[in-house]
Amino acid sequence: MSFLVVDEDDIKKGITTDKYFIWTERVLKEKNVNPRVVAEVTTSNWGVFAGLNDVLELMEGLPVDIYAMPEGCLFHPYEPVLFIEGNYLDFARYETPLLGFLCHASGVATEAFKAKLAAGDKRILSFGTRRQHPALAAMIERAAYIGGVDGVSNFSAEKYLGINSVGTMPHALIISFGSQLEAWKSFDEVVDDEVSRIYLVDTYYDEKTESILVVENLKRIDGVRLDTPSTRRGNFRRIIEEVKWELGIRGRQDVKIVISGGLSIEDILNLKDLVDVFGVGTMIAGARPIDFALDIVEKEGRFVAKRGKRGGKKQVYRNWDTLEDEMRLFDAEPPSGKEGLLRKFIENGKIVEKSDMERARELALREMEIIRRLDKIEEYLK
Ligand code: PCP
Repeated sequence: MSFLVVDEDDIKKGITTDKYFIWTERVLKEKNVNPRVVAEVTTSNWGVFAGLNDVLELMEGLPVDIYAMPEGCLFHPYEPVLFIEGNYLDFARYETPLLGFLCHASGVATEAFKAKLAAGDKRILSFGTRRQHPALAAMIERAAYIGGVDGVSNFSAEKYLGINSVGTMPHALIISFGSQLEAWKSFDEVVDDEVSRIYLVDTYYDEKTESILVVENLKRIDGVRLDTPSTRRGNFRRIIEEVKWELGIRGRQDVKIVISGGLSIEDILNLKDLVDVFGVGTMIAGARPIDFALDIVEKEGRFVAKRGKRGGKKQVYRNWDTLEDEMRLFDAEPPSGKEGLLRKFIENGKIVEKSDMERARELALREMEIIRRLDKIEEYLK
């Protein structure tokens, strides 16, 4: 039994490359052309850098040096997030998988970052791995976690990432019992003590009615989840206000409000005064990839960038108080009061620094705090 998933050995051999790199290799070999180059990865967007862990595994063993920003690092338009130094033929075909690892993971991390930036101190849970190929579930949850979500729902995160997975209950549980009450009580009886008792309250009756049923029949209540379908959503805010009112007049203003289903940044901004936890699916797990490109910017020490790109091996220097960046040629005099962001991760094919998920998340959350302190939230939510 095997799924249609490219196996790791083939990815490592560069089989998942674009065909034109196969021709390129053949032509350059045939004509004995193999220049020493510097190739850098850039995009015209901003985002949170992720996916370097897999790039290091991919490139390990190739006779190249690789410098990169650490994962979790904010990058701004046209800044190199990574560059490779080596003979072009030694890494030509790896452009496709290298970009694939970075584009996908950075896209997810960036959307997670925006969701958490919008939510402030309210919780964001990554609920959307069902929208993606299951072989990528752990990668997606890792990227979302680096971007700053407070929890992830995919169970594989426990085996592959060593972090807990969280969730509430599906409509299928309630439908299987045929009774909201029976399903809620059975859930409360059976699941581990440390699991939050968050009851789904939108299966058959409206959210207010089912929430009242919960508070009148369950003892341990941590929250209610409204996954209201778009056909019934109408004024979602008013529905949530009604639920909170009914909980409050029954002395249960402590019960958390959890919402999910097609959530956007606007929903988070508009509802975070009422909602405690946002279960965000497609927006994060189905995030558009960051459109990184890999371009040769130096050949045999000469500046050779194509139109639209800037020549030369570069460093990005950051003022950590203002998040202002400055780009300079790598070997130029560094500016004072700023720290260089790109550092060596591979030296002549040997990984000299691993890329750690928790450190990446800490960096992203540190940058999020600075954005808040600088009152630049709007700018980063565009
Ligand atoms: C979905 C399920 C996922 C959410 C919504 C995916 O609800 O709860 O966690 O979020 P998205 O819409 O932003 O991608 P249902 O499809 O109703 O699934 P369930 O009955 O299991 O809650």
